[in-house]
Amino acid sequence: MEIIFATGNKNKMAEAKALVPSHIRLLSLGDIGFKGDIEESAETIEGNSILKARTIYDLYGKPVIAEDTGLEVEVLNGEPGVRSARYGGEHGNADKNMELLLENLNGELNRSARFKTVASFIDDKGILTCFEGIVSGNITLHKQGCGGFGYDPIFKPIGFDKVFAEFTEHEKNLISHRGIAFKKFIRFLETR
Ligand code: ITT
Repeated sequence: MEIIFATGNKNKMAEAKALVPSHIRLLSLGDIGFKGDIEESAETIEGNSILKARTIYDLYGKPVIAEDTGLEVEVLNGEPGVRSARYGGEHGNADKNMELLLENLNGELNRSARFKTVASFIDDKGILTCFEGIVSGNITLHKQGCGGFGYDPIFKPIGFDKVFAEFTEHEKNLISHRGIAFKKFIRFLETR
């Protein structure tokens, strides 16, 4: 079974490929020859997730999965949230995003945060189903580790003494927001 994963983020693709069983082939936007930018103009994580899936489904008419992820920090009223990719001003500049977040949490003792992923699947008939994954943790004082991507160097999940950037991809997939959302998606495919 072939499913397009409508993401321009290679790290998301690598994690997702490790999560799906071998009979599901995830096609990248490159594999299907899509070269444009997908609009992310919705005001919620769920809205953007659906927008990404819908954009590609409308163009190709084939099964599509897309996801939007945000880091929600409690004392910042859920920021950066839906703006996680461009928090520091430049889309996808992880260093700038983390710098601004650490600056905004300077001196703050409550460092509670959660990653939230909403994955949206549109099947061959155009029917949409969404899957949510959340992992709670704390924002560290400094960057640590060198694995993962995005905010992984400053996010320590509850119950662990290391940040996501110090997890292997397999360890992260076992507990992460994306891992949870994709496991729900895989279960859905297997039971329908
Ligand atoms: P798409 O093409 O799928 O939209 P993106 O990189 O633009 O890829 P998002 O719009 O979902 O992704 O933005 C989420 C931002 O949050 C992204 O820029 C990453 O820096 C960060 N992020 C997403 N997943 C993450 C994860 O598992 N760990 C750490 N940071 C993550």
